[in-house]
Amino acid sequence: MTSSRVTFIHSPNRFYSEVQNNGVIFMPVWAYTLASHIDVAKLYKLSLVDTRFENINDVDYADVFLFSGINQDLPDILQSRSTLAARHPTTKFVLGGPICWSFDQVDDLDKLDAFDHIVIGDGEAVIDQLLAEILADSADQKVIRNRERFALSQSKPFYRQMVVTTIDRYYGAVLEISRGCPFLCEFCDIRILPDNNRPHNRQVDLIVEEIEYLCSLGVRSFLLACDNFIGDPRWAEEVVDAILKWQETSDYRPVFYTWLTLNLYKMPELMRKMRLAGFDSLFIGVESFNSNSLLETAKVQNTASGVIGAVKEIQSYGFPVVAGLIFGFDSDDESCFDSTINGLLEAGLISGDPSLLTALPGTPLFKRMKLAGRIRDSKYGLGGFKYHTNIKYLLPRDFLIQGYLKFAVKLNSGQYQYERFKAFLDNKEGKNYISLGGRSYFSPKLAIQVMRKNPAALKLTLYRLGAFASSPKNIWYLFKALSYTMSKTKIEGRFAYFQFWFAIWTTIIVKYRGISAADFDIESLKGNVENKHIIPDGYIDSTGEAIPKNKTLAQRRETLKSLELLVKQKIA
Ligand code: B12
Ligand code: SF4
Repeated sequence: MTSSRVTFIHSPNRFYSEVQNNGVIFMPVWAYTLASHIDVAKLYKLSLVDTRFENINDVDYADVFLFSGINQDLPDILQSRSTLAARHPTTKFVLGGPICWSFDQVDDLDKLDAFDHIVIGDGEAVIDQLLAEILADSADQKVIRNRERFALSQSKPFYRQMVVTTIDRYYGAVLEISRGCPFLCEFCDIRILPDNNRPHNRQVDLIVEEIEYLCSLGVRSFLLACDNFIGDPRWAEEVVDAILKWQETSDYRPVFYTWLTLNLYKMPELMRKMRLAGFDSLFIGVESFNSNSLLETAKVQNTASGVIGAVKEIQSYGFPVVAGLIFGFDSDDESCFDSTINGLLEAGLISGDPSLLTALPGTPLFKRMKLAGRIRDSKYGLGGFKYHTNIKYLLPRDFLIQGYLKFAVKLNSGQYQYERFKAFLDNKEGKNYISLGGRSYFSPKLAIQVMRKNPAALKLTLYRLGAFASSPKNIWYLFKALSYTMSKTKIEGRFAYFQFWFAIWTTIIVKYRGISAADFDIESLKGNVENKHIIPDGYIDSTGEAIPKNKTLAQRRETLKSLELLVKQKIA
């Protein structure tokens, strides 16, 4: 009996992988995950092709090619599909992942029409049967909508065979630990996935087993993928406790990076344990230093705390916070770029890179913009590309572009970088600080290993260093920062921060090098701003999400409170 060949094709957008993503190449979690839910006993031969390493023209025949992606990957996905289809005309093509969900939200599935089957939603419970039907030639549904969130408490380990043969080409590992978030930010599409406005947690024991297994393959850096690690703080504590317990009997000392909210500042014991367990840096959606903008987007957890104080408290334990920042909220005023420059400095944030507000399909923001007639067509406007957005802003286009460009110059300047680093280090001298020794999520050793296997990463690093060194001032501030680091003898592990800071700074230099007004595909509202452009009729009733109406209404009320204030200022 011959086995059927099923090949996973990971074909992400190249620009993002090679430039925007710090040159770091992460593993395709979806493939390892879905592979473990395919009944291999049926004698499938599963393989993985990642077009960042392998040439699509060399891919062997498969009975089924499985694709995945996010919105910005569309051109690359279509290109890879058509190359394969030309060579293997009888093969079936299936596409899943966030791109399908997002495009479905805006009735754009026809853009994915080239695929034989499109899967919307979680794939674990669908994949095995779909493959069986395709191979039996009885799969007649083109679009498969799975509205049920997979019970993550039933998750399986990664498909080992695929991991073993491919893991060493990626930077560390990405391990999914939970899905969902109980908050209600207006711009966020996490909340609108079916049953996703609450945490779905993976089995704690399995998380630790996977960490142990991946460590045994040489992994030392983990992205613990989730939407909000402290969406369920009790479970978060269980995970951290289990890692600590495992470390009592294990010699491995990996580092972890994860996503969570500013609310962490209220959890001193959890922060202490997270440091002891090896949590190195954290992504937090800071979004804005303007409290009206935060209220507008219903990011209430950030307004309650006062962003700067909360960030400082979290960083005082040792975590560098990677801040998500957004420009272009309706409530942003002319001071938005300056207040971000000042806020980053005051909070001692050394990492964090802003984007312009984008209305992701299906979000309340998208609905408000649509009702207000402020959605625009932009090639890459469905998210992902920083300077290509799909909404018409209230602040003038030229102001936003010039403000952003000036912001980028300031962000890159040696003196500003140095001052932020100094503020960051100064905040580590208190009683909260817990060192990870020399461990850091950014590991030069690991980066060198990755570069040895990937010439593109080496090229990018050389380019990065060249771009940095082209300004003598940068070198001056680099040595100043090094000397400051050396003087901070009380901070154990201080050189790891220095390396992290330098890595982030050079990344920013590459990201913004040569950026000009021509790179922006953005638009602003023309003519007089009217009430209907900010609070359109029907917004309050445009709930329609699969979460309790009282929750969505609570978000609408927060947003409206802030927008009404804005209307008074702008229009009255
Ligand atoms: C980890 C992560 C990252 C990491 C690493 C990503 C990686 N591995 O390459 C980093 C930090 C680098 C990152 C960066 C970005 N990310 Co990100 N990231 C995530 C996160 C938190 C987890 C992704 C993950 O691995 N999930 C676990 C896997 C198993 O889930 P999955 O891929 O969705 O697959 C499931 C289903 O979709 C389905 N499925 C998927 N593929 C297929 C295929 C078939 C055939 C079938 C049947 C089913 C199926 O089945 C799977 C199991 O249920 C998600 C949010 C989330 N909770 O998912 C955001 C998310 C994927 N990121 C997102 C974005 C926008 C970005 C950035 C563009 C952000 C930015 N502005 O810079 C960049 C671009 C990265 C790039 N491509 O270069 C968006 C994508 C939105 C969209 N619709 O396009 C998401 C969904 C977050 C969000 N809601 O905004 N990200
Ligand atoms: S806290 Fe983060 S994940 Fe949760 S709804 Fe807000 S933006 Fe989305």
